[in-house]
Amino acid sequence: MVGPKVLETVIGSMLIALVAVSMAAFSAAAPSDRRLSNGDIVKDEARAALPRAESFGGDPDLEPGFPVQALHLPGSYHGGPALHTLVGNIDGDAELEILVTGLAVGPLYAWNHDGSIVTGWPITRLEGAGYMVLGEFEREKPGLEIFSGHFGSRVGLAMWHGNGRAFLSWPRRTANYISTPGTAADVDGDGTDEVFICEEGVSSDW
Ligand SMILES: [Ca+2]
Ligand SMILES: [Ca+2]
Ligand SMILES: [Ca+2]
Repeated sequence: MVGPKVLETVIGSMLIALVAVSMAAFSAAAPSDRRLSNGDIVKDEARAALPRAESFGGDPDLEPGFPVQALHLPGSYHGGPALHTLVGNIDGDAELEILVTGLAVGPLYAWNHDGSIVTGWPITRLEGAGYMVLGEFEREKPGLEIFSGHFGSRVGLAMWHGNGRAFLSWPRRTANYISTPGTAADVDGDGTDEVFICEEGVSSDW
């Protein structure tokens, strides 16, 4: 038969072990690790070892705190062209238009808010799914203009007015195919946007 003193010692040992396990679990998460909502801890030594922006080659164009490391988790990817949809004002009236690429060889569509097709669309001049970007590429014309990079076409870069007509000097050839939408921003402050794209394996700006 186990006496009261022995039982007290056993319970005390169990409590000490439980506290030790809890402290070990708590200390397993380093500041650079990420704790998921289910309690799992994702360790990322690479993230902790990444240099801060101020020491990242002394690049003055990097904002403080960058570059940052994205979370590393197993995921998935898609291959081939994908649907891409944009909403914006391409004619300067009071309503927004809806722009969508067709798969897998185009064309580019634009619909008005009431479901009617925008005059001058669809655009069939370039083949391949078109990833469109809206930007202020011609300030004299009301509304935003459209840049499109096309998947599966070596003549795959074009710029369009809201009425579907191509800009002069476009389209242009690509070194490789376009698999993602680009972006537009006025990085030199002249009031007209520049467009940035990523060809598969190549970076470009126009
Ligand atoms: Ca409009
Ligand atoms: Ca414009
Ligand atoms: Ca500009």
